[in-house]
Amino acid sequence: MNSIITLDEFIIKRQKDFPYASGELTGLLRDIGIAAKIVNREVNKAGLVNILGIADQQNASGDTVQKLDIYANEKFISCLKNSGECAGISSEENEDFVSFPNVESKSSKYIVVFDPLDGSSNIDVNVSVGTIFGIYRRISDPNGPCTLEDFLQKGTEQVAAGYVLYGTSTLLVYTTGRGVNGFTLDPSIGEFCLSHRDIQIPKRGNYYAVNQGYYLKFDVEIRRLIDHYSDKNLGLRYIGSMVADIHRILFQGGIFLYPNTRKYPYGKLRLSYELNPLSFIVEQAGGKAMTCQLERIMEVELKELHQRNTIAIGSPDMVDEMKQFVERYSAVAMM
Ligand code: AHM
Repeated sequence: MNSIITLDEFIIKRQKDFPYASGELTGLLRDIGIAAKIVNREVNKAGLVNILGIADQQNASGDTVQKLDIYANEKFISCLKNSGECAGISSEENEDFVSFPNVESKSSKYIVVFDPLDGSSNIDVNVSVGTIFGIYRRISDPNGPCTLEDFLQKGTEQVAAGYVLYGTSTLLVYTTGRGVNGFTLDPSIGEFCLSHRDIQIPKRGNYYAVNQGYYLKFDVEIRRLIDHYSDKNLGLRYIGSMVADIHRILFQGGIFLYPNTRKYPYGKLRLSYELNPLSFIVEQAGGKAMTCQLERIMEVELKELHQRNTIAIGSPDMVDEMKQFVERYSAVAMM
């Protein structure tokens, strides 16, 4: 029989690789695992109780908020607050960051950014949704509350990032900058167990993911790229849950695009909560992530908490190909 390695065991084992680690990051990752299990329980029984559907409010980015978004947001905040291993959080569902006032939290080295339930328009129809998180070392004085500058660090400063996919099975995938590993929740024992060791993204894939309904609203270089995929007989797979799309691409290869449109001139997705953590994971798996204006995602300057940016992310050769199309056709458009 293969021996099972749980998420907790794996995290503790990895801590030994960092000789001066204090255990704080280890504890933080474990707390995120606990919050994910609690949210997973509610996602799974969502159809049974009156928790599905749209709540009567909008989030900080102006999107309609689903009830389960609020639940997931509250659970993640309370798990992180009670852990004492996190000085504060910034969530896609909150207008501003939250600084935790209790003594242990205040002196913690880390802050966490997260999207508690990405792809929430899919909740009501039983399609996979996910949680995305990024962890940073705070740069403010550890003797006081955390500050805005802690949350406006570039993606390159992340010390860990991950996502949880609430799908046919529930998976937690994370990186601390030393490769990417995936854990599947075994409901019979209530533990995330190591199921995907050292994930490597294929150099190319046979699918692309983009909301092709916006085709006519994309810039010419992106339209030419999509035409090229069609010429090459690539398949289109778009779930509308970024975590689920990225998860497929990590294993099967491919590219995910969310370019600028007339409605979203800077792209729709949020740099802090979605793009930076997923880019860290994809780069650690050997992939690439850049804006459709060709800046590496993790080097984009974050000027405000809810900043949106465009993205092309996935297999390295396919992101390079996107770059070539942008260089070639945006130059033609300027002539
Ligand atoms: P959300 O945070 O409101 O759920 O929005 C994020 C989601 C992503 O998961 C997904 O890739 C994208 O929005 C889909 O947007 P669109 O419907 O414009 O294609």
